[in-house]
Amino acid sequence: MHCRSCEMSLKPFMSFGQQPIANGFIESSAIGNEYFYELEVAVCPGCGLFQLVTQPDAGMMFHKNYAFFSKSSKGMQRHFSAFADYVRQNFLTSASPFVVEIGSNDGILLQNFADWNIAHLGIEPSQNVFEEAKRNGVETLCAFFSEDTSDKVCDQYGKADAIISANVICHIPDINSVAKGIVKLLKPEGVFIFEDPYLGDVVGKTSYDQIYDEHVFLFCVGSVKNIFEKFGLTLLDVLPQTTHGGSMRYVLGRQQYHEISDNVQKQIAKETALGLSLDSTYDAFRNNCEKSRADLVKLLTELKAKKKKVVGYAATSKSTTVLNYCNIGSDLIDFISDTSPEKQNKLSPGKHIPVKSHDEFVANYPDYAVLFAWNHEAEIKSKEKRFEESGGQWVHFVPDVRIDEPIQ
Ligand code: DWN
Ligand code: SAH
Repeated sequence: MHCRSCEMSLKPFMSFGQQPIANGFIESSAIGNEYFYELEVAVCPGCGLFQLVTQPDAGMMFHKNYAFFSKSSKGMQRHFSAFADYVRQNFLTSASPFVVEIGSNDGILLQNFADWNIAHLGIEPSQNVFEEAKRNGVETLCAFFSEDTSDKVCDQYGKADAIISANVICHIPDINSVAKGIVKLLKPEGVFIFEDPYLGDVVGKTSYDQIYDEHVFLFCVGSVKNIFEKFGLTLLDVLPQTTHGGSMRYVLGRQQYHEISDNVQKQIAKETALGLSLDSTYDAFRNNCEKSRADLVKLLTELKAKKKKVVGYAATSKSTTVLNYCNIGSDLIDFISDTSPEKQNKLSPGKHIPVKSHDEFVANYPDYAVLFAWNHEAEIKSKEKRFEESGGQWVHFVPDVRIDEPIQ
């Protein structure tokens, strides 16, 4: 096994065991035919890139029935309109700018540029979400981004002032092909701006649930700098984000056209202080994951012994890692409530917990709800006040396993 960026040989530091496709919600008739792979992780000793040892083929994860629609969170809609403003105000200075987004899903981010009549193109391989974007008037190409796709886009549409992406670059295993494609598609003074879950947050909060098939990488400032410098792209700025439990926005471009912000060196110093390139950090992370697993299973087992009704809240991709790593099934969690019709009335990947509509949660509030979408905690708590008023309590597992105090 070799690093996907610098080809140095890799040694996994931990395994989350056999895991199914994180967004592979199934009908009961498909039990027995699910695909499993071993979810092992490694950090490259050469360039510091945190990566999965094995990732299932892209076509098994991203297809015409992709279960995640970005518009499922109102908070993310607000975040993406702020992201679009940031790009427009700081980087779209030419007379008729062109913006390309990699992994535009249902058009949640590009919609803003469409509304401003700014030329744009999304590149999105999952056909169902691609079609939703088209229905919303967002110009989109149904394709996986790679150096080849970049060549085609350059020929058909020309070069971009800004290439943007959110929660996607960490999904694409051939990161060198991504970098080559970006270099070809950017105008000389163009910028590449992307954000992804941040390794420093995952390690700091033991949020191991960010590790699943789709997330082949967890980036940090050091690894992003190493990946893109090889292709002549300089890391110009880094901006921490609160989304998805802690993310980082990276701004890259050709050095002769831009200044480098002090933020880059400051964040690298923080990463050194956090020990992000030390083996001992990942030994501690593994121990923390094992403790989190033991604590969660103990808590849910105790609640069950007390005959409490426990459900899951939001059938997130992340929850697949938690449920399969902790071996939690419908013996401990009755069902998972989720707002996506694509997941409802199906079974959760691997552990086969029924996924039900949000109406079923509201119709008969449980005693406890495990907050699988902990990254949307503020949004969820503001709309679920009646659950708490009914005496219901939230179960958290990030950064530690705990139950919210009941409201008085
Ligand atoms: O990186 C990725 C991020 C951007 O989105 C993808 N690989 C897949 C996906 O990850 P996720 O599934 O962990 O995303 P979320 O946004 O944490 O969870 C989305 C799910 O949560 C949807 O199925 C809808 C559900 N949900 C809900 O039932 N009630 C979400 C909210 C906000 C709610 O109030
Ligand atoms: N940007 C959205 C979607 C993130 S989910 C958001 O932040 O909410 C990840 C998305 O990446 C999916 O829509 C998936 O289809 C897409 N994707 C996966 N591999 C890709 C690739 N090689 N090129 C472009 N998009 C890809």
